[in-house]
Amino acid sequence: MLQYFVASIILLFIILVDTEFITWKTFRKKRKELPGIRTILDIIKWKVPLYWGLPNYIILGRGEEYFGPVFQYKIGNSCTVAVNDIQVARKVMSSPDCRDRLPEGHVLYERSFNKPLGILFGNGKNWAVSRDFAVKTLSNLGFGQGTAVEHCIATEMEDILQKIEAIVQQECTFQPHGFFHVPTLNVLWNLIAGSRFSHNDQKLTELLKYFYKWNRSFNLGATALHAFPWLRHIPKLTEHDAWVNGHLKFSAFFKNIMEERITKNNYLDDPNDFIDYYLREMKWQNDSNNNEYFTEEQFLTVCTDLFMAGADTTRTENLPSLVYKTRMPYTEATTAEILRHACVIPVTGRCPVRDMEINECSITKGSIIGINIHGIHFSQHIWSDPKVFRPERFLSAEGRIINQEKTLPFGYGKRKCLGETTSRNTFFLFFTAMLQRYSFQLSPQHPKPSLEDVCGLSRAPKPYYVTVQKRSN
Ligand SMILES: *[C@@H]1O[C@H](CO)[C@@H](O)[C@H](O)[C@H]1NC(C)=O
Ligand SMILES: CC(=O)N[C@H]1CO[C@H](CO)[C@@H](O)[C@@H]1O
Repeated sequence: MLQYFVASIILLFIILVDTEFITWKTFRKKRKELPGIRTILDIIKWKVPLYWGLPNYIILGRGEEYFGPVFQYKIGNSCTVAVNDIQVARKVMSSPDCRDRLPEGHVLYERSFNKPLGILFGNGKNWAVSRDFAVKTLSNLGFGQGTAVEHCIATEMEDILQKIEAIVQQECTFQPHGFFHVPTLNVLWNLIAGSRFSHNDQKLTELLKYFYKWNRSFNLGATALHAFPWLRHIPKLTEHDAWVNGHLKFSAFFKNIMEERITKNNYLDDPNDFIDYYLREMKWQNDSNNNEYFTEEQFLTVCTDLFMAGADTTRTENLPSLVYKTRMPYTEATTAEILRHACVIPVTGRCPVRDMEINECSITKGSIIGINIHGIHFSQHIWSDPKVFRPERFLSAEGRIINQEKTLPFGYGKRKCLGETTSRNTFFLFFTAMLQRYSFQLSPQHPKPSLEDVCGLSRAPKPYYVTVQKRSN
């Protein structure tokens, strides 16, 4: 508590000084500007220093109340444009000028050797080459629609059903928290490394632990560090050390795999999985003496990205076959409603590579455009009753799926989640298989789950209890 209080005071002080001496001048120079912080009064109204530690989407949402759905604020070195509007979000996300993720020199690039590498946060040609390679290779391996991936999902599903069955035989009440991490990661991990993790794999447990610590840095911590790099010297404040450590662990883990594969030397003649294909490409590029994009650093970052995407983004999915998916509109509508309420990535970033305009106002190159997906999903203008859980909002009178284009659970445009199809399929299969056999209720002996979440890069529910029973028919 005290730590937040001190942080808030420091931040308030810095913002005041900074806004007066730097921002004030820059804002004045230009002709048409987005609404945003202009005077001390705006900062006081928005109360931003009090939000230290709160998820970004809440901060951006509160800003909307004062400045409207699209606004801009400048703190220290960083200029952020907040977007809480679906049309503007789609425009930004599909604009070729906004392909980049974060400006150069952003503190988050410490995770990728201070370069904009990888798929999640990569920029420019580095990102385009890595993403194309990953999409092509993973889809050749069966990711997306392939039966290979359906088979992996079924294997993991059986594991989950066995675990649930064991619970039903005993106390019937359990904490679903973490229940789906390993199975969903395994669906992807099979294609990446050709193996699956067991539920109590030591190495995995350790990596996940680091990964979860890392999550927080995506809130004001990362924003503040980018704005005021010297804050990193107060480690407890920003948890800078935790995620630098996390990054080192991940790099070491994948470097180890890389060395094993190179020693084994199967990857050239008999590539089996994503890692093999990557190393083969790296070798070819090495041999051409012009290896710009398939470097070791790029490899380590891409692998870390895929691991994180697999570990985090799907938390919940004859097991029912995918064939039935389009014939079950109510289930699809329910999925859409779940993804609207509980979108996993609440805020996503884009970075303009040249000056551009939003709402006829100029945005400078290198700004961070924060798209508040959660805010859009809960917008009063789009959904008249956003807080109500109502799958019917996604169904027409004839039972067709509608309104899905008003949500962005997997992003939009060239940078949208490359695992969207697999995530949706995994979700559908896990969800239907569980509900076919079991019914789930809130545990009467435990407090109601909190609607507050644990949020960083992604959102997760706080731990809660559920009672499970076998269905009779
Ligand atoms: C490619 O070259 C780099 C730098 O010389 C080296 O570290 C790496 O192991 C090589 N990779 C392969 C697969 O040959
Ligand atoms: C999902 C997850 O692991 N969240 C963690 C994010 O960071 C906070 C604070 O460090 C942890 O308490 C959460 O468990």
